[in-house]
Amino acid sequence: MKDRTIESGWYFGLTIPLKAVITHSKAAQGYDLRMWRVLRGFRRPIECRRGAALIEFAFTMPIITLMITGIIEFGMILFVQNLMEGGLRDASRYGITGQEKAGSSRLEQIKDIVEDRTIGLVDMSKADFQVLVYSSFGAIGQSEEYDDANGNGSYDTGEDFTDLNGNGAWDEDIGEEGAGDSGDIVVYRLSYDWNLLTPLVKPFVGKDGLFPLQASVAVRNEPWDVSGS
Ligand SMILES: [Ca+2]
Ligand SMILES: [Ca+2]
Repeated sequence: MKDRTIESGWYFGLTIPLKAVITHSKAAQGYDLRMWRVLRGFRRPIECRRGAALIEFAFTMPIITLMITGIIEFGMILFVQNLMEGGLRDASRYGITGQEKAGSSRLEQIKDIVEDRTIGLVDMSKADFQVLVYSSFGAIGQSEEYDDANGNGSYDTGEDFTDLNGNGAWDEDIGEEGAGDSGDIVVYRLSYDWNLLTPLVKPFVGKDGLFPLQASVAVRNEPWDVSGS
């Protein structure tokens, strides 16, 4: 019988030019058998690795997806936060000059600047935007003084208080709404619950799919001639 010659194929991603001569002698047959076992042994790990890679991919894909969406979400949060801070900065720069263009009030114009700078990502109808006037920087965020009769550390209805702004009620913040007069201390505050974009991140960040964002800036109004002379 004639000897047969075969060429090996693809192993380890490479074509190995290996030639095996199958002879019909017993010694040669034994050699061929060993050779094929070795070659088959090379192929098996490759096939096993392919299957293992699929399983690894199936396990890691949700984690990778979560990471990518998380990066996008936090990128957007930082972006909107920066827009809010930039919007307040520009609004306060306008506010401290005391100018008021015809057609709308000074506060409305200040709010329009914030809305413009946040490029529609902050819904001003849902945002909490405050412009408050204080007598000094130290008074920012202070409440009206009260007599804590029941000693619980907070104001309760019926307890005496000093009605600084004369509105007949105790105020937790003594700031008065308005853009202020010449030389006044004015605080601009913007709070907005950012609606997270993807449901994947919502269970881990914020509350009920919302992430609270806040920005504020305190300025002193420029001295301007209030008499207009
Ligand atoms: Ca009390
Ligand atoms: Ca009050």
